[in-house]
Amino acid sequence: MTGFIRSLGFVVLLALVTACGNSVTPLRETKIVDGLSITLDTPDRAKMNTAVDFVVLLTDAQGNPVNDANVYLDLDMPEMPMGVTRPVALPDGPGRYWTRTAYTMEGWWEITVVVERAETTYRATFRRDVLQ
Ligand SMILES: [Cu+2]
Repeated sequence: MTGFIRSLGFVVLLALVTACGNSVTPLRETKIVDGLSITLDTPDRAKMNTAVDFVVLLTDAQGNPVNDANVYLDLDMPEMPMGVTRPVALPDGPGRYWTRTAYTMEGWWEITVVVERAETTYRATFRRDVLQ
């Protein structure tokens, strides 16, 4: 009987571990900054020290894709001074920019998408929770 209960406990534990392993949540959010639509498509609840894809989608006020921008991300933790990670996002299709990087810590991160276009710099900040 004890053996049975022990193995039952093991199965429950295994289920919990599996649930945690699948907890990455795709998340796409859009912010409008001075007529420029900035969408960040990157998962919530990604794991630290694991490669994560960041896709930025840009459209102008008329809904046309914006292809002529320089785009980089500013990754920071609001709750502590950590130094800043600044991956450059490369053009990856109409109005689409892509980069891949890893979070170095668990917890809440702020991802500021910085868009330089002509003489103007646009910034949109998004939050993502990162798991250990
Ligand atoms: Cu930190």
